[in-house]
Amino acid sequence: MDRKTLFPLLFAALFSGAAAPLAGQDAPLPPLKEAAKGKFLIGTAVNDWQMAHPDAPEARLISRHFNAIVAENCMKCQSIHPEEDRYDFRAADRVVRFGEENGMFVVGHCLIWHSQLAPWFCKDESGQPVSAEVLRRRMKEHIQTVVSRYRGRVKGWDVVNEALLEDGSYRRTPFYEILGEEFIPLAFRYAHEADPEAELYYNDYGMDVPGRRDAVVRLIRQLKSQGIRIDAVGMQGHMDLDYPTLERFEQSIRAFAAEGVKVMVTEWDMSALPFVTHSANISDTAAYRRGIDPYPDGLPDSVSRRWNGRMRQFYDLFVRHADVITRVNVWGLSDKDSWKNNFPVHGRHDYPLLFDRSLQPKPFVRRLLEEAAAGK
Ligand code: 9MR
Repeated sequence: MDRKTLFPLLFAALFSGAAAPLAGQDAPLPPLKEAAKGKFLIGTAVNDWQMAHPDAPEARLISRHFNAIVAENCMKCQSIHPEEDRYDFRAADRVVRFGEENGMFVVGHCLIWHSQLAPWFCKDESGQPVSAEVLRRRMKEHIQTVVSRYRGRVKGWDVVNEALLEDGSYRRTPFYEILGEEFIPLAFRYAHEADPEAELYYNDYGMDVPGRRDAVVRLIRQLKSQGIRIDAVGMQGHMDLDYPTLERFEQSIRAFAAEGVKVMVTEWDMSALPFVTHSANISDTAAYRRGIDPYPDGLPDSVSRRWNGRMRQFYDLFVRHADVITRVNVWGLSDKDSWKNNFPVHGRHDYPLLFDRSLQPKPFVRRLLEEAAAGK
């Protein structure tokens, strides 16, 4: 290339701020949301640090690639409503503002959950369980304060999280012990009153397990028969190299869709480490042993290939069901942020997300972007 051609190109690249490629260089890859366009929203969970540093590479990567976000922790009861007469909206406000500024679909996570529940919520002053009447009042006040603060801005809520067990029974949470099954329809009603436009979701892990799948189907039917709004079921999608099978995951997508709700993959990640437990219940932990943290310095090629291949298979499954799957949401941006590094064993080195510790896209993600660039 002669100077006459090179100089204007260099100028354009330096001063336009755009990633104009020089001749012979690869064109910049399109963002993930471009690859998912026309299929589903592509979202991620964000943490407080990322939202407090909007100019850092992490936040820029989030706004470049994703068109949906959900707060990983700061909208949970314990964070947003730590004492009965005190709310702390600071971190949640930042998430909602960031989402709006970047034209994203903002999801609220989560209104009623037994875990990360503020310690005061279900107890009286002497530490005894409150009455049904008091708990109903507290639930209503909590749900309606949080939902109405973000009315019209948070477009969908995980109203109830992880309330059903694998055998199809209700988890014995304080909500269930005090109110019985009624607590779920109540929570959905309260949320709907506070923002009639917002989408409302039931969210859980291990949704491929037939007992839980059937219980969720019963729940959808029950809510619908009572005229209560439920828009979608959130299948969390915490996976590993062997679990779950594509077949069972797909059966659940079909079963929920058959009930007339949308399906969302809400917390997608895939551990690359040896099996310890498939639970996403944070109390199910195990002790650290070197043997169950085999890749502290990086993933061997063979494991990486398996991981990427399996992620692609699930992505393709989601695409095949794009008529019912409206959002695919990963549970964190890069491997360095993932909860999986500390669960179910503290201090492991896991590789569950779409971007690696240097914020580079994993091979299967890069492939998706290349295909999008090629118009496939
Ligand atoms: O990723 C979250 C982690 O940072 C928290 O310590 C943990 C505490 O409960 O919650 C994690 O997110 C959970 C989500 O809110 C609900 N489904 C299971 C997720 C992983 O535990």
